[in-house]
Amino acid sequence: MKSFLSINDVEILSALVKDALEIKKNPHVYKELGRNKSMCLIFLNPSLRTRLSSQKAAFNLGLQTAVLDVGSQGWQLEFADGVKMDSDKAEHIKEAAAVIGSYFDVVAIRAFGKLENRDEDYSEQVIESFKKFCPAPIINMESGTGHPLQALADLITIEEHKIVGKPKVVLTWAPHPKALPQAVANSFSRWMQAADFDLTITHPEGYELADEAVGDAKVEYDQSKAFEEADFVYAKNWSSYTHYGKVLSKDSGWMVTNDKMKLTNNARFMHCLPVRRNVVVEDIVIDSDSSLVIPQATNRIYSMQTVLKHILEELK
Ligand code: SN0
Repeated sequence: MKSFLSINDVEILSALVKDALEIKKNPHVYKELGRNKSMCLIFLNPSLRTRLSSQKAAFNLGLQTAVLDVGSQGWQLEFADGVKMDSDKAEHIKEAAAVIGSYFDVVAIRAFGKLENRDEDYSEQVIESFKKFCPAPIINMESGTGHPLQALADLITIEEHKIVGKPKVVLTWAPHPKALPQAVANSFSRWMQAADFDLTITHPEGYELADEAVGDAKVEYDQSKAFEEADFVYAKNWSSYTHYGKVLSKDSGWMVTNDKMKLTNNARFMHCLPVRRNVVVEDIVIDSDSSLVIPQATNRIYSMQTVLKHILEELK
């Protein structure tokens, strides 16, 4: 693997998941792979799981890490080409990416969409700029359009907990006080379909995801109907794609409740975290034995470690 920007960088998905499950059993066997190598984690947005699971994954591979919080520690970066840099942005991405890439063997980046301009977010300006100007392999830690490390962790979690070969997986929109990116939902949808699971997406009108993300998934506007026979219920809020970045509804009728979980086939509850309790999901659901949110978060270590292993193997 040269870089890990989206599912397009995965050669054989089933082999990647198998590898992750093996690594999880013996997390220290590849300790030599990262020897004398280093990775820089660049954050333009906050993080808890991504930062710590990435550092833990690197540790398991003998790889050193450095973290740069661009917001609080770095210069504000300019991404646009040909602009006169006479306002608040002190450094251009051309120099920043080239310099960071000359210091480190791997560079991982988190840059959420700003939810102001759809074309800008969906053109993946930050990731594309790094691809262009940074000589080191790049890992996406959530970008304008996707969060593939989360989707891989979700897939590992479902593989570990599924009872039938082709489970029914439901991605449900849930209310939230703020406008959130579509990235997690986009990647989850693409990865579940690539894994050949039976995916239904349910959301209020106006929350349709981009066509490339929906693919061949079923879209069901009636949440209760979508939950019928579900083996996994994945809750996530996202802001509108069509009315870009807008919060069109805060309808608490879309919260995942215990009553709704009763409509399913004893489904396991999933969420990428952080989650707003009693807004997105009722306490009783997330605190129940059906909840997989902690195993999902644990698997973030193994999704990053597997991706790093594949990248480091090509660096040798
Ligand atoms: C991010 C998102 O993309 O939805 C990261 C998820 C892994 N989530 C948030 O920004 C939640 C913020 C909040 O205020 O609840």
